[in-house]
Amino acid sequence: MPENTEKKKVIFSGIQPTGVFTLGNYIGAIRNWGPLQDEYDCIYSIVDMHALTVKRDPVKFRQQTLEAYALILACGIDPVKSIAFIQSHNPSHAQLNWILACATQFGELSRMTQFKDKSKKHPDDVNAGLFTYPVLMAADILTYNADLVPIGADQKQHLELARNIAVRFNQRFGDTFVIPEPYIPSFGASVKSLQDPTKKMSKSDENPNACIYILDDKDTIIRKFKRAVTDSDAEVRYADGKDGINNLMTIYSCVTGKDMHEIESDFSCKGYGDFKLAVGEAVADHLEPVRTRFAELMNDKAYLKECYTDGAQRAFKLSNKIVTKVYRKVGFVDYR
Ligand code: ATP
Ligand code: LTN
Repeated sequence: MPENTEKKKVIFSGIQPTGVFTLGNYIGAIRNWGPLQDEYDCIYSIVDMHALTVKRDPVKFRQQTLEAYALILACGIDPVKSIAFIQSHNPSHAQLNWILACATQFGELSRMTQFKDKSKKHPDDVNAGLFTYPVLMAADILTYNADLVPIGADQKQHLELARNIAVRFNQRFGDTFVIPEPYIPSFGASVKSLQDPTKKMSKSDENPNACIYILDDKDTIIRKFKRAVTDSDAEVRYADGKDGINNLMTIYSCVTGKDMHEIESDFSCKGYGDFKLAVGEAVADHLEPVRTRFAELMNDKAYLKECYTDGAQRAFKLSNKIVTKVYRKVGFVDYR
């Protein structure tokens, strides 16, 4: 049989090392990364440079970055099949960032809702990095000519900007970048806070009861679900205006594979208390192997180092080709 020489599509995604990942990060993003590894050439990064847009304690930050790396492996990223690396280890991202910044308009960046939200949240530190963050995200993606970018719904606007930057660059300098497509799960793309189901669940929420961290133990997970804000109705039913219950049903469906009708009929004679307990147990059981694997990995720092060093070298090999091409296109003098 002739060998299939067709090139696989390239996938790139990143996550910030800003704390233990939440169930939102897991359901909306990382759990979808693993199953893509056979069909695509996958590149996954711990985007530590992005995390610097908010003030951090350097010692804690270094530890969180290592933990975030171990966590993506614990969630099923195979560092041989995929390229798994830490963003600051590959200089291509910063190099391309500058060129792309010069092809991005101030007005475009001013419209980014994440910038507006985060500058409100940290009014004492509205730094330039926070403003230009989406350009670095575009560089992350375009420096590998990624075809697809798995993300949660909140990142759609940033991806749209990356596409616009790529199109503009191609128009000015000739075909250079692939125009990336978002890859947003049809279900679970926006897991909500357990304390305010109109807001997304976020790692940096000050209220620890608002999110499930994927390393929380079973008792903690059950306790947080028991306290989850719902409505005054008592029927487990997916419907408009029942944001809290809709969120719990979505989570339950994602970890058990049951659809909404099955869930409604399973809990038709039961109240919210029983349902919350079932969600807590299902989530805790689902996350148990991640916790175990994470602990093993954190006990083997030499292995982790081997993986992220190899990942960065493989990533650089790919991205440097694109950076070299871009340098030539914009008219930098070739020195090699
Ligand atoms: P932070 O709170 O520090 O800004 P975050 O929790 O929003 O971080 P990121 O590192 O910015 O997480 O995002 C990593 C990935 O997780 C992105 O693809 C993002 O779209 C996805 N994601 C984040 N929160 C959710 C959520 N609540 N539901 C679904 N996907 C999410
Ligand atoms: N901006 C994203 C994280 C991120 C990312 C990326 C996601 C940085 N670079 C490239 C996909 C592709 C966030 O804040 N969630």
